[in-house]
Amino acid sequence: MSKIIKSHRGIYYVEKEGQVYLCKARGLFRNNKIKPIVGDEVDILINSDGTAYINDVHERKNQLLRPPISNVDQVIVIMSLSSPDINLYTLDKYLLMLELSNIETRIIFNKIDLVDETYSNKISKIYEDIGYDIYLNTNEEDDNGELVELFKNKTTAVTGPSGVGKSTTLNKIFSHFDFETGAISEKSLRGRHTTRHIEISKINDGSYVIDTPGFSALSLDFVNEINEISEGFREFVKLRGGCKFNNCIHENEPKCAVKEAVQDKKIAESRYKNYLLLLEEFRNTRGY
Ligand SMILES: Nc1nc2c(ncn2[C@@H]2O[C@H](COP(=O)(O)OP(=O)(O)OP(=O)(O)O)[C@@H](O)[C@H]2O)c(=O)[nH]1
Ligand SMILES: [Mg+2]
Ligand SMILES: [Zn+2]
Repeated sequence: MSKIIKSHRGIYYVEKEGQVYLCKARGLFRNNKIKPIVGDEVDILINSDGTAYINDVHERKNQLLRPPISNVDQVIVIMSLSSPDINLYTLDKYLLMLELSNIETRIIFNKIDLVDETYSNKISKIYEDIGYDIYLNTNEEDDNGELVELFKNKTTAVTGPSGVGKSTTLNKIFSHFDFETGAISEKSLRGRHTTRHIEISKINDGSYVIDTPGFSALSLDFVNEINEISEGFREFVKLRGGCKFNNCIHENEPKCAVKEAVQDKKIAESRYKNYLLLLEEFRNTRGY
């Protein structure tokens, strides 16, 4: 079996029987709009001069658009509570993408050393109540050993905005890793995209982790139809049967179970507000 473990500047690093080959993709893929991505299982052709080509991409178990990776068992989204401040719209949009890709998701709220406990508990409760597996973390303390368990026997992609501490957290949990990390710039309080490529690293047999570059803006291009947006909100999906109309998008319809739950404070205000903003963004970018 051969697998793409890294991609950088058009070169794919393919591991085959313990060896890493630097490969190019054959034109064929570009024409067919199949672009090999990290995580893909592939067939490669090794020439006598040592150059190598990817000549087939096997069917993917799953696939993420941002970052472009395939065949992962779970995604751990890291968001920092401060520096950069958490943006719940970005988080809800990203969670929507993960829900639609059907990939197991956990969330780490990082840099809790920079905020007070009431704040971190308030934010984490919103997502815990919906059913996400939530962890609060700081890399400023002695150890965060409990996080090791999350990665056991899985291929895990670690994603999130730039500067939230993805690489730092991985280095802290796994002392044999040395991913590059960078201070966020003072001026914009944003990350500077320290991690520049996607790479699968082996933790031990059966456990792999993928550090990824942070994202800043996310488009909604992964949504095809407006009705899909509510499917990305787990707490709405549970209530759907209670709406009068079965194609209810929980906006202006009468007898909407979701809107009632928002009024009864059973759905977090921020979640519903972000949902409405997503509908708006979708309409604005799709022209209807
Ligand atoms: N106070 C505090 N700072 C942290 C913590 N974790 C990471 N940092 C700092 O945050 C900055 C960014 O960390 P990185 O690990 O490079 O962030 P990243 O998410 O990998 O960023 P990209 O690779 O650009 O996507 C560094 O200066 C870290 O030292 C934390 O728990 N608390
Ligand atoms: Mg990084
Ligand atoms: Zn409804």
